[in-house]
Amino acid sequence: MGIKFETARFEAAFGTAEQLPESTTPEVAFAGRSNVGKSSLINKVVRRKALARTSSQPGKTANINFYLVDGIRLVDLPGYGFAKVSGKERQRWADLISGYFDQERSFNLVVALVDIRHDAQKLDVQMLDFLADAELPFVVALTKADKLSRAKADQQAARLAKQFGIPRSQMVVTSAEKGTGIDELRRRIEDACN
Ligand SMILES: Nc1nc2c(ncn2[C@@H]2O[C@H](COP(=O)(O)OP(=O)(O)O)[C@@H](O)[C@H]2O)c(=O)[nH]1
Ligand SMILES: [Mg+2]
Repeated sequence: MGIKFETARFEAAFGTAEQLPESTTPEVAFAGRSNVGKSSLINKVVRRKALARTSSQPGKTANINFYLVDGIRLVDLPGYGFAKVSGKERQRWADLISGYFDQERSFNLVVALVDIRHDAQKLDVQMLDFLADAELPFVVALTKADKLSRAKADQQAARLAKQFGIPRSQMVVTSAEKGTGIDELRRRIEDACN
């Protein structure tokens, strides 16, 4: 029984973790660096052009956005690691992300996005270590695979799995541009929410 992804609709945006409503349905959260391709991937998963706003101005909004999909909440966490913001704004993002995970919620799956073109970066390692330590179920979506050849993408996926210390099977190679890995990601979400 599949999730009807195309029924996705925007539920609400929250500027502080305290504003978040009680967790009443399964939640699938998306986390990753600013500009990693989070909005593009969410749109692709729900087969919509612009449900989540893709931005040419990364890091502008520090909100948690909820989308409702067939009784499941997709949680768009604020992108981290955007360099050109004040320390105060950076702290607000950190508070939002940790505030979300500190709550009593139905964490069915975290999709952690990582750009496939780069070797493991400190902030991504921190995020994945945090998820593993908290024993949260997560899958790593390697984004923008269309920027590499198929062989190079496979090679880089294996390399990143080693660097992150996770099994290759916990990663999905994706491209929002080409549609690569999107069905696989939908399956992982369905499996986590059934
Ligand atoms: N080539 C390529 N570019 C992508 C892909 N996904 C996102 N982008 C581009 O990366 C930039 C940031 O994407 P966005 O979805 O807004 O990232 P976010 O900040 O993580 O939400 C935009 O210019 C997108 O067009 C992808 O799969 N392939
Ligand atoms: Mg975005």
